[in-house]
Amino acid sequence: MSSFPQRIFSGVQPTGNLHLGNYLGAIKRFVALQADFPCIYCVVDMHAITIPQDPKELRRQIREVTAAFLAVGIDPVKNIVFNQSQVHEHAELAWVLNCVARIGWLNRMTQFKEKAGKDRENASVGLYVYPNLMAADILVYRATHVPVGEDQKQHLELTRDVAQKFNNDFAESIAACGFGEAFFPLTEPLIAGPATRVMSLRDGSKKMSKSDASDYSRINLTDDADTIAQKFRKAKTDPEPLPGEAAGLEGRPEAENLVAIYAALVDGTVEDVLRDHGGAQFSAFKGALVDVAVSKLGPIAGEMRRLMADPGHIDAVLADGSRRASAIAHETMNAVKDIVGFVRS
Ligand code: AQP
Repeated sequence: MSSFPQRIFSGVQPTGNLHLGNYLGAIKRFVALQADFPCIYCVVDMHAITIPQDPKELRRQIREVTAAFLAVGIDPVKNIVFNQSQVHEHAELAWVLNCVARIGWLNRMTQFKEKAGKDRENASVGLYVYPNLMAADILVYRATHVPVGEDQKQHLELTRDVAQKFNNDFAESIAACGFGEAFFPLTEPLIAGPATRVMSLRDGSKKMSKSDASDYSRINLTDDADTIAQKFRKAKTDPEPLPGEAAGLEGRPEAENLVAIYAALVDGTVEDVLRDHGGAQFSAFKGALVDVAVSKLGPIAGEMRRLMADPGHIDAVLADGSRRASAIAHETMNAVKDIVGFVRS
């Protein structure tokens, strides 16, 4: 699969307040990758409507996620920054992939089970086929690598299965159309760093999430310094001081979470943090964590506010990115139509 030129793709849903998990697990890492690879970063608004959205709020959130991309330092000229619904090939390829993926594969997706909950019969069909649209998002750019948090690992595995099945099912046609042995790459997830799964501040067994009813469960990227301080001070912990080594965090999910957050914020490791703070009580460690979080997140929140005051600029970034994304997606989709056997005039 090494014959595919390296290309990064990742997406973020405009479904609510972006939080520290989205930042440390994904967006912060987008910035680092842009130095070495061509990157495509997408606001996946079509995924957002798999659950009901208020149209006015959705528009605001699409611009807010774009503002977050820009505020953390993603360069929209060097990279492509756009919103999914402006490039119709995502939906077109998703349909082809709906016909390649098997129902049994989708039935195994844990995110659908969690999000649909007990009322499965009443969930949208879109929520069920969400992983096929995600596969299309990635494969329409024939992306080789996708930086994501741990929670997206299963969807990335499905993307690889769909790509492999497409390559196998259409092997003869792929060769006849001049694409050699495989048309789609087997995309690799990039899940790295100390904070690939940031947990809720209220419950160390639950992922930090936009949809958690309690705002105290997460740090939002737009929170001010006082709110960040208040949320970390109220974060659940245990009565023991911090251990000196990582092994001492075993069975202490809340402590492990706060140490991992600190490590990711300072670009260090869990071991570094425990070397400096091992033996500290949580009251002292939380104070240090607040200082680091405020110094890193404060400027991002300020820049997001500045950018949100000029929606015209954000829309121009999305329009330019969409034009450039469309050019790549159009080429892929034409090839897919030829491979599948559609007539193009
Ligand atoms: N808690 C997390 N820790 C690390 N990474 C995370 N990501 C999400 N939560 C965490 C990563 O952020 C990227 C964007 O996620 P998304 O917005 O597309 O969807 P999501 O995973 O559904 O995010 P939420 O916040 O958990 O939303 P809800 O509450 O709607 O389910 C992805 O790379 C994701 O891995």
